[in-house]
Amino acid sequence: MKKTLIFGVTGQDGSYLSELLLDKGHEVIGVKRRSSSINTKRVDHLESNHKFELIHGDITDTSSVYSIINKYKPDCIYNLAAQSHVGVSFNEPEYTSQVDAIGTLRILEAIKTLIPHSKFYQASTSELYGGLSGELLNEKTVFNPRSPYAAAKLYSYYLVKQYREGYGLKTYNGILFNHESPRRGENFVSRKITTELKKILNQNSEFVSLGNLNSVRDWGHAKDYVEAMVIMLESCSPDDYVVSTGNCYSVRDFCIQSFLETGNVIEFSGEGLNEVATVVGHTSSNITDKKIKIGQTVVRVNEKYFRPLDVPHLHGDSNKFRNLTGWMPKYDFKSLVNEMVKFDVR
Ligand code: NAP
Ligand code: G4F
Repeated sequence: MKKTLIFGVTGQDGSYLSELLLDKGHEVIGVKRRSSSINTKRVDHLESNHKFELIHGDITDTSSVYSIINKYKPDCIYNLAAQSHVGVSFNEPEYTSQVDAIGTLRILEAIKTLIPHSKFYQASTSELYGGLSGELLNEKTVFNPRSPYAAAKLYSYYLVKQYREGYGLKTYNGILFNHESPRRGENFVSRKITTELKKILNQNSEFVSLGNLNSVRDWGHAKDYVEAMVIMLESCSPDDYVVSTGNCYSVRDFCIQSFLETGNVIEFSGEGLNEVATVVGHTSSNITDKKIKIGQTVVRVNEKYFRPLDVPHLHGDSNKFRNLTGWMPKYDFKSLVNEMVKFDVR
């Protein structure tokens, strides 16, 4: 039985990854941070599993990281812990670096000293690329980080490479493109749209306020992506691998598809800060019968959600990983949005 340690177990990916590894017979030790109120709702259903253990720890604390790794000596470590919100990183750059950059260093140093034969997965990100040209992005593309978050993740990316090449550690960078799910944090744009949609349908709110509607993302489902992480460590040699769907949609597209899933057809008009989306018709829905009145404005732009720099267009090329492993996502854009809307609206 393999012993796996997950930093960031209470997050979206940590919860799906724990489920998958427990199903595969692993013993899972999940590290949660101390918080003033309970923050384990994504993994509470796993607590009765005797192979699952939740322990306290924090990757901003060297002694905490070191003692956990020393005590459990796991076969595999997944570092999913991060201040993962790009927008927030502009307001909390130093904290973001402490977690997303130096946090990784703390883990790698402990692995080098204590368990050099274990495997290490680092949650790298498509944010490394900057996405200015709209080109297909793969392991050979030049990086251009455009936020404190991306800069911190780039530091981690290169450390992972250096500890692999310099010390022979079995370290992996999974360069994952955006992935969402009903467990996505409510302040990421996908989940913000689906949770606000519920309020609009229930007439508790009139519209959702968003920032940059033009951003294009290669959106996948978190379940498919944690499967890719596990396949990577099980069947690939230590290296850097892009994981993406290869299909791109804008924030605007995400809005249109979400409302459509509820039988409300919307259209965008206007430009810049004056752009809005309005309900223009109705169609059938297998999720809800609730209809929004024709002519209601349901999306508005609010500049408070703009970032000092944004990443306009992320389009991944995951052929290296797919050709090695045969991995294919099971969800497409429509089934991802359908599942999220169904979960939030019902
Ligand atoms: P998430 O839902 O925000 O989860 C982040 C996890 O990290 C949470 O469990 C959080 O704990 C924990 N954490 C934060 N600071 C910590 C610290 N100092 N010590 C220990 N744990 C800490 O993020 P996610 O979407 O699951 O993403 C997982 C990882 O993949 C992140 O590193 C993210 O940057 C990266 N990534 C995500 C995507 C994506 O589209 N989802 C794409 C590429 C890369 P709390 O629950 O206490 O906050
Ligand atoms: O949903 P987002 O906040 O995700 P973003 O910035 O792409 O970052 C996510 O994916 C990365 C992988 O590429 C991860 F590394 C990272 O940890 C995180 O999971 O924003 C997506 C786009 C951005 O361009 C943003 O400006 O949507 C735009 N947007 C427009 N209105 C908004 C909003 N983003 C948020 N969060 N909230 C809005 O109201």
